[in-house]
Amino acid sequence: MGDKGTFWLPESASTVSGDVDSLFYLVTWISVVIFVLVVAAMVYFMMRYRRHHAGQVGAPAHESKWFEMSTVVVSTILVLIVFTWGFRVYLKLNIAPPGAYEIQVTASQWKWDYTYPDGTVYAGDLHVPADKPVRLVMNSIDVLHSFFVPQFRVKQDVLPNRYSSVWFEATRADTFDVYCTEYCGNQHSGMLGQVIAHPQEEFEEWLASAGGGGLSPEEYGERLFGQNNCNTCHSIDGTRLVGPTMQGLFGSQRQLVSGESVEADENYLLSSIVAPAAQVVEGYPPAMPPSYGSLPQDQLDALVAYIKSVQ
Ligand code: HEC
Ligand SMILES: [Cu+2]
Repeated sequence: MGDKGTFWLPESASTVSGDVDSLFYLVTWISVVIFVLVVAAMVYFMMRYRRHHAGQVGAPAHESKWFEMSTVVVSTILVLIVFTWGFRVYLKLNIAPPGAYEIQVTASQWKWDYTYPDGTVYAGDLHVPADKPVRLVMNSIDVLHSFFVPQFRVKQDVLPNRYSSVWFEATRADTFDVYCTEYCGNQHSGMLGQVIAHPQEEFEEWLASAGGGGLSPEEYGERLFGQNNCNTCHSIDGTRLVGPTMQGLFGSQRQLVSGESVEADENYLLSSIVAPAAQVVEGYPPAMPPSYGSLPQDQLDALVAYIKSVQ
């Protein structure tokens, strides 16, 4: 069906999307043809056999065995074609080619984390090599989520306490959208991301620097602050969002709902990130997700360093 998007489907960019699209168009066109035939026959019969005066009684209908048999046979054949074709595409969609590059996906309210084979944990966007099969092994640490990349035609639920998987091969180096398509709480619609497919070499370079290599702790922390969506709830310029601003936080005195007053030192910042419910700031809801407790220590250190630098 080509690479360009249509009225029905976004442009296709994976090795399976062509098959999915052909199947979709087959079913759509069969439905359109049958719909037109049925409606046309209905309109014709309405005109042709209309009642002309009150009290008119229609002639008894005679069944046509030949016609009835043919509708049964034709629709059975159509259903079998759609089934066999659909089953083949289903197998292709579900069985990853052996040797696919594996990335661990962790969904949480409301972000995606990706763990690479070398241990790098990267939040927000999924970087992959283009023209290479990639298999995602997915898990959620809280509620149901669903991983969907429309341009690849792949979608899979992500569940707590259980792995699900999905695979794709991007047919070109480009950027594609990721959506969470299972309602997962009030920031669900913000649980967006991108798949960034790189040429193989560029991908390797990216992976080498993804762990924050070459960045100062503050710079790495700033990047993580965006990737982990901290900035949807915390401003750095004094604006009040869902949570308090990070501006001037370090070293200030915090009033907690427990009545205590504590100084925002490094330990306070760290515990606010990993166990937000333990010390809730007065005047704010305990709305910070607890999922950041699973961030690797070097990323927590970088976040603390960054928050300290926001003055
Ligand atoms: C869904 C919104 C939300 C997200 C996302 C979020 N937070 Fe929070 N955060 C809050 C709220 C609300 C509070 C205030 C209540 C509390 O203390 O738990 C808070 C409190 C904090 C505090 C203590 C602030 C103070 O004024 O004492 C720090 C530090 C913090 N968050 C850091 C982070 C970091 C770092 C991230 C990303 C890794 C993050 N937050 C993501 C909502 C959020
Ligand atoms: Cu979700």
